[in-house]
Amino acid sequence: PRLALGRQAWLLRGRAAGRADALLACIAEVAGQAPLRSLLTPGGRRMSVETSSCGALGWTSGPGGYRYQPIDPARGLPWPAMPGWLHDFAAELAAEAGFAGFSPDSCLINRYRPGARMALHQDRDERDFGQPIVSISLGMTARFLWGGLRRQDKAGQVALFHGDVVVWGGADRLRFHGIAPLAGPPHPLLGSERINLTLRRAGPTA
Ligand code: MD5
Ligand code: FE
Repeated sequence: PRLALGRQAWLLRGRAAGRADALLACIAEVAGQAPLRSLLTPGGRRMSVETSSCGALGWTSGPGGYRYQPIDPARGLPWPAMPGWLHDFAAELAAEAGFAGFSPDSCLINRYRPGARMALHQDRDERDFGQPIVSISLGMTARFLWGGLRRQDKAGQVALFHGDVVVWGGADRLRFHGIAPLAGPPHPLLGSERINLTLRRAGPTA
């Protein structure tokens, strides 16, 4: 089932559930090389979410601001490679939402434990806002906050379950969004964790 969150934003309910084992193995492999860590905001506050990346570019935050980097600053080494099947799966999901030709170069891994949250924000660290974003949720259910194009626009809420995929781009690409503090029962596969994979084209398109 495909649920419209906006004109060019789609929730593909449960679409990734059948790939959970492969996704979790990939997350374990990446985290074994580039450990999940809690980053500092540019303002010096510690984020409640723990983060790592795979692909040519990884999203980082610190005193220098938010940016995508080819080198993991914690290790001084490139991020682990993005598996080809994950790239192709994300492209397939984007195509199902109307965005043909998506070729992600970055996969951000966000781990939430109870209480962890993500404040309302826009994704604007990428080079080309014409490129869509694909998000995959695993584990505990989250309350996704879905706002408008202005910070003060009232945000709605939608539950994101294990296996859910959200794809958004075009007119909805710069919507404010966030995650309410994680709470609720543990998940059979992941226990008291939620992991979100966010696949993006961060660098220039070829
Ligand atoms: C997450 N991550 O679940 C969130 C939400 C991030 C981030 O926001 O920047 O790492 S997944 C992102 C998302 C899903 C559906 C719609 C929109 C964003 N959006 O409208 O912008 O860890
Ligand atoms: Fe975001």
